Amino acid sequence: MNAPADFTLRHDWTLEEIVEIHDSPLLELVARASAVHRRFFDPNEVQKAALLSIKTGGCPEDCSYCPQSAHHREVKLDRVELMETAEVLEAAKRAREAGADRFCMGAAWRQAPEGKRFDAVLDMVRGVRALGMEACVTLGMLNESQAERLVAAGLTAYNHNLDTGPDYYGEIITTRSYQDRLATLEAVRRAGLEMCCGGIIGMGESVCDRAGMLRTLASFDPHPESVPINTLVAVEGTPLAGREQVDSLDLVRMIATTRILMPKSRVRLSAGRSFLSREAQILCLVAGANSIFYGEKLLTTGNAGIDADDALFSALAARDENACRRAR
Ligand code: SAM
Ligand code: DTB
Ligand code: SF4
Repeated sequence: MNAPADFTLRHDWTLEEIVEIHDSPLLELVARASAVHRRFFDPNEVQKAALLSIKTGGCPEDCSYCPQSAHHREVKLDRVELMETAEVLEAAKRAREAGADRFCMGAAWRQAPEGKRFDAVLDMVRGVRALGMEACVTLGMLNESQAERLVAAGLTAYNHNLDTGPDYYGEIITTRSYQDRLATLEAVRRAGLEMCCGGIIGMGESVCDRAGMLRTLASFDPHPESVPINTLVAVEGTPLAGREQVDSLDLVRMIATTRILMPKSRVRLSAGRSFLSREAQILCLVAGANSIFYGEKLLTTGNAGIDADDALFSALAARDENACRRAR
């Protein structure tokens, strides 16, 4: 194990190195990732990010995984235009009361609009920040002037995922290119916003494709401040419906590799968590994940649920009962 070298931040990982890490013996991989995690973070601290779809469905992009694409007509989903700011802020307040520290707002747009709707998003961002929470939005493609206005409104981070590796991208989305994604990410960085950027596993990609995505993510300097790792939620009516659920240990490998490549980034155990056992989730946290989406819903699909998560967090907490009391 080459632990000391793991504490150096690198941006030049090769595909071969990444695949080698990813495919190394599982226990060694998890131990190595855990050591990196402990070097840079308090291992007991897990961020809770709440998620809200502020504009749902009817998106012109054809992302195969996404229930919100207007191309997938068989999906049962009610379109909802941009929510009222007051309604969004009520949801943020409830999330804060439930214990969330970050509030993420997602909109099914190909690109962030101009005019009234963009101004409304700026109001939402200001409102969330005034509640004392971190604010993140994902609005599709963004130009630099929009990124600057989001900074002025106090936005913490912009989420824009690469979704998969460059060689597999065209199999999943045809209405925009990898280059389009990178251009938005550049605008985000230039404006001084934190970058929240990750992807999805379980769409039929190979380990090399997963490594290709991680290589691109780790090539950013600095690394993205947060990296969401989603497993596909295969929604009825999308082209990826019926895909088998990812093996949870493949997710553990992906998270551990992400942690080793990007030691200081917040790695978010994102969509697909509701299909994981408590123990599999804990293994992901041991392997370096330190953020989750917290709440009953992701954007349009179900999440693990607050009651289950509260039980998970109390299982993780230190015990305070009488250690010597005998079980009856
Ligand atoms: N329209 C914007 C965009 O694509 O950037 C923002 C919203 S979009 C729903 C945000 C991200 O959610 C996608 O990039 C994708 O990584 C993730 N996502 C969407 N549908 C998913 C699914 N069925 N399973 C897992 N992740 C999904
Ligand atoms: C991210 O990486 N995952 C979130 C958030 N960023 C916007 C979205 C997950 C969506 C899962 C499918 C749905 O609920 O529609
Ligand atoms: Fe639209 Fe985003 Fe869904 Fe793609 S992932 S269809 S861009 S909402």
